Amino acid sequence: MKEKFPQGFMWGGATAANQVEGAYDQDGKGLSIVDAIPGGKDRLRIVSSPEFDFTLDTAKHTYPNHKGIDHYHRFEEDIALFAEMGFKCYRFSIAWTRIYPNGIEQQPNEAGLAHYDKVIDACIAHGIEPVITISHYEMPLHLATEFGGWKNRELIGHFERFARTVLTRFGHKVKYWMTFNEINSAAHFPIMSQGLTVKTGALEAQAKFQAWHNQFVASSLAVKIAHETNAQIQIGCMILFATNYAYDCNPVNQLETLKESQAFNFYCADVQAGGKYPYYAKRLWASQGVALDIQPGDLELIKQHTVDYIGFSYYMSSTINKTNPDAVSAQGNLLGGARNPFLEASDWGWEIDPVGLRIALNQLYDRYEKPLFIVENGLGAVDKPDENHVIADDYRINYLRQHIAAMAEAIEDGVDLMGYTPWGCIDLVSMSTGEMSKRYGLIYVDLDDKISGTGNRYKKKSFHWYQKVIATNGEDI
Ligand code: BGP
Repeated sequence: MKEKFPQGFMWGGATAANQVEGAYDQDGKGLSIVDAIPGGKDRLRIVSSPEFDFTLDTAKHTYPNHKGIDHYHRFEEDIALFAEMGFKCYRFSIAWTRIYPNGIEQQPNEAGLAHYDKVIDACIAHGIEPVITISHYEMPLHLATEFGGWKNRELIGHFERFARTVLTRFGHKVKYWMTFNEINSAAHFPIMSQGLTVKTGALEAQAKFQAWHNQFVASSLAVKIAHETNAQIQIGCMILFATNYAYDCNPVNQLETLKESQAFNFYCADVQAGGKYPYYAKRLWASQGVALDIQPGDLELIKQHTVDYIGFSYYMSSTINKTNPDAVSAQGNLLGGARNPFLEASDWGWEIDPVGLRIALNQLYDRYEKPLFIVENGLGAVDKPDENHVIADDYRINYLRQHIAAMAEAIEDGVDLMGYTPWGCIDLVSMSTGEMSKRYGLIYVDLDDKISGTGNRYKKKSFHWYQKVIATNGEDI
């Protein structure tokens, strides 16, 4: 019988430095933007308010990312647990501020580099392939406050130096890389993604698109350096993909859906994978009054150094409605839209849609014909351990099972899928809430929203289930 998943399929899990490491001021690390973003249910609203300016005020706010789950000190134990689950790969990110504390130094911080050497070596010792995101929502705070974030072209050089440092240091032992996490997410959270600040009026479309342009150039430079360092390296883009549906068959809604998919799902990947601005870009810029500063050489770099694969996160779909005033809005769904009556939602309103993942895989492969890598997917939920620390997270197993089944269908459709790294394979600080109670892990971490608790790790029911999935290469889900 034909196997559902190819031999060598990269089963694993994903985290990001700012959400797991903690140790935010240790061993020479500088402050990153997320170190100055308070935790709490209103986190994304707070960072979008005109008052927000990255002032670190520990008397007034809590900053759960400062402690994270102490992965900085406990990575060996955590990676051993990943190995026990059978992980073939582990996606994590490098904190830019451990390497260049303010982003502008000419010499890297050796203690930071030494740390990631140890993390990488721990993975390799367990037969786990490291998959590294170079930048995941945590640019140096200094680059945001003093340079205005990615809208400033000077960031290209600072990022290039950072990328060159980590690629040349680790590129002989790490084959899989990604440049910017969810680069397109700036459409919804530009502060987290691009370090733009409201106070400087930088949330306008002009700033976002200019920031993206600068990031595209920077990403191309990283691809160039990666390939020059080691021809074996595969380096991808990473986009936040939400399959879009029209609310109904009204052509107006269909057209809106097409436009939304272009503007959100495809704009960045079209440039990073396709090597040029797509045909619809001019109209998109004009409609928002954007005039890009494109310097000589930029478009050549973008053309010459396209990514090797498409990494993407997939959590939900989004339903587009322009014509039905009575449609219920999908409040809480990260990307908004109309409530889809055919879908259930997580406790945070994220609409659960495994069929949408199969559609996403087909749309992306059809468009780019490059290997795809699902580098984030999962269910954020409140877990309640019993007195023996048993967590029966069948809801999470169901979510993952359905999405893995959709992946198998997409592979059958002909899609080239490299791997799957569910998000937050170990509980971590949530990006949108800055809290612990929204958990994704297969491993429970005993910490509350204030990061108090033992920090002990406990295997959830999903841990044992995923172990079996990997052991059978996805046959037994
Ligand atoms: C993605 C981010 C991650 C992560 C995840 C879950 O957008 O790349 O950093 O946190 O979403 O989001 P949340 O933690 O808000 O549930």
